[in-house]
Amino acid sequence: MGNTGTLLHTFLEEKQQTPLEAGAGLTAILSQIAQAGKIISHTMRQAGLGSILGGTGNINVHGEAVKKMDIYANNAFKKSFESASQIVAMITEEDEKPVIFSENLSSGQYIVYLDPLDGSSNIDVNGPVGSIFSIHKLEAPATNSLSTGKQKNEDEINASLLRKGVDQISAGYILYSSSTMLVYSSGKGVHGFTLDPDREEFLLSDENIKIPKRGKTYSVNQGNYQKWFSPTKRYIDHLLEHAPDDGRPYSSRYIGALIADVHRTLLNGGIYLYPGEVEKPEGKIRLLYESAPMSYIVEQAGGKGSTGMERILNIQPTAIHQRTPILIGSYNDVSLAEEFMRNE
Ligand code: FBP
Repeated sequence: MGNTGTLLHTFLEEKQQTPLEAGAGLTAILSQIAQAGKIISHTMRQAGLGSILGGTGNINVHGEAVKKMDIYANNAFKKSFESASQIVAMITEEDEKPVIFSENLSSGQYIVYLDPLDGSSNIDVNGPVGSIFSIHKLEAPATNSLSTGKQKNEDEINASLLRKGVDQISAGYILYSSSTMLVYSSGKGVHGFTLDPDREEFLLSDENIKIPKRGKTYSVNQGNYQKWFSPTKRYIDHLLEHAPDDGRPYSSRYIGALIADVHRTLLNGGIYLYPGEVEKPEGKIRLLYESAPMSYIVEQAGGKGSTGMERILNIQPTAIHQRTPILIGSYNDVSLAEEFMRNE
């Protein structure tokens, strides 16, 4: 399809020929996401010089201290979407309630789920962070399901936004690290684009990314070991056993940003886990704008995304900010982890 160095927009247009991409609508939305990503990347690259680092002093719906960059990134996407007539609603980590673009209700059919800045704990220490996005298309114009007229109350609107991961038509992430990369899929493979800071353009750098069937690294916050259920402890103990014939022990790698740990896993293989804990069986990672889009990408590359008990993309959400345990990465690694999780 494209050659290395192909402009993102050109690649998307080439790809939109196939019906799956639903034409111009999705290409326009992915272009708006890329545009917001360029703005955030530009600011991140000089964050230490301005006053954009640090907290706002507020606590978000998740009980977490909000970073200035969280809000900056959230607003950058909102601004970019305002001019997108296709988008009718946006669910984002930083807003308790869905953001409805009522002016687009009659025409638009797309919903975007967003983690504007994942890995917040890395922002002030110049560590890798990223934006995660998931795109769904409503079956019919949104006037039926989302119009805030008297006939629809908030619960009904939320219910129509609680969509399974399998219904995503596209998902991806933008990694702000040594370079800025946009990685996405629309159901036909996973493709990576690197931002050329001179031209301010995303250029194709990794076409059709495939994750190795098995890896040599595991990625988990081991500091939570005592909080885990026994099957999780047994699985990690198994990876640490001295068994060179079986490629063990695995090496530990943990950047503390889901997006960066999964990106490494996507390229090198292995497994990232944020398991459930005895006190918090649902774990920490949010389903709609973290686990589901990352699982969509990893599955498209030949890997797996699981709670340990079930495929993440099959989960029917019940709340817009719900969390799920997540085991994600190489097919063989996640399959083995599931075996441990299912043997109480
Ligand atoms: P947010 O930063 O978007 O809240 O995401 C959650 C997250 O930061 C993941 O990116 C990361 O993998 C995990 O939490 C780190 O959690 P912990 O500090 O408990 O290991």
